[in-house]
Amino acid sequence: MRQSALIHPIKADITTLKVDAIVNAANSSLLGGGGVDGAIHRAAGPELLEACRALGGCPTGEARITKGYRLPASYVIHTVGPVWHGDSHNEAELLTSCYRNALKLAIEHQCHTIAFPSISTGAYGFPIEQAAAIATATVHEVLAEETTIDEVLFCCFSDRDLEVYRQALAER
Ligand code: AR6
Repeated sequence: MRQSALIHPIKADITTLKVDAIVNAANSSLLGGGGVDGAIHRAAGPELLEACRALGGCPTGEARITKGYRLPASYVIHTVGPVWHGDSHNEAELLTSCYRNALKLAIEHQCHTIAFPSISTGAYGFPIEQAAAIATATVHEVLAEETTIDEVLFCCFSDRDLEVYRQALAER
């Protein structure tokens, strides 16, 4: 990994972060929902829903990009995490693809700073320890190459999640 790239966990509401891109844990309709998706749509305003409607959905593991509209972030990268079925439906590979495809879009749009929520670990039920290991490993792998990214934030919403991400990063 390049020495200059910072990867760290924080506890925050992702909609408040002034970064180049925040990632949304969306569903395949891209038309909003609960959790972090609902919070992002509420904070970005109705223009985000309009932009998402034009995208026509997104398969699990892929990602799409829109502007951030009323958010402090310039872009929202929408990715669709897998629903946890007990590790029997390629959940780990699909979650890896979410992080890879989101970073790819961020790099294509010359982003320097990006914040991820803990994709799939809320309504979609992915065990947080496994998800954090996948998230941190994939980000390290992508940043091992030359990229535009200087800083990656793992934006946690609870003290417990923050501790899990701290641990996952410390184990690397
Ligand atoms: N900032 C940061 N993290 C948040 C925020 C926030 N404002 N709000 C919630 N989280 P979830 P999923 C955390 O359920 O599991 C939606 O309805 C939350 O505590 O948002 O990928 C979509 O439309 C958890 O740690 O996403 C889909 O239908 C993490 O974000 C479905 O839920 C992810 O939880 C996607 O489920």
